[in-house]
Amino acid sequence: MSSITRRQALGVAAGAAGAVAGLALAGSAGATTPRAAAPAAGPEPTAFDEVYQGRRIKGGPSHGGGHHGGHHGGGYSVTIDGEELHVMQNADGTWISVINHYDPVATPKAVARAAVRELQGAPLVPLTVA
Ligand SMILES: [Cu+2]
Repeated sequence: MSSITRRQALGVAAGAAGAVAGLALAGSAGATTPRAAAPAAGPEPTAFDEVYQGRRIKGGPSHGGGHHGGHHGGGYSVTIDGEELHVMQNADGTWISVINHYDPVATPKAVARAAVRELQGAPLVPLTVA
């Protein structure tokens, strides 16, 4: 298939990088050289907690306790009304979610807001990962 888009390619690359970083973390806590997970993309995204269009959106560093374990998204988790929104950071530092997969935005909060607009009041159904 030659129809893969650049955005899809970036997404795949980001996912792979996250997996590698996860393995590195699990591998050896005492290793000498910690590998940079993502390209130096500036400061950590800040945490947020607000009500947007009647939905409670929250985001912040995840601590590995969720069902995703921070295997991508740079260890950052986003929830809408308490349900996890699967977010991923692209190699260029932009963010997407399962709901806004082809519309990268600058911050996790912008991703959450875009998802709320997209959901139009529908509940967020947890993603089942194979
Ligand atoms: Cu995931």
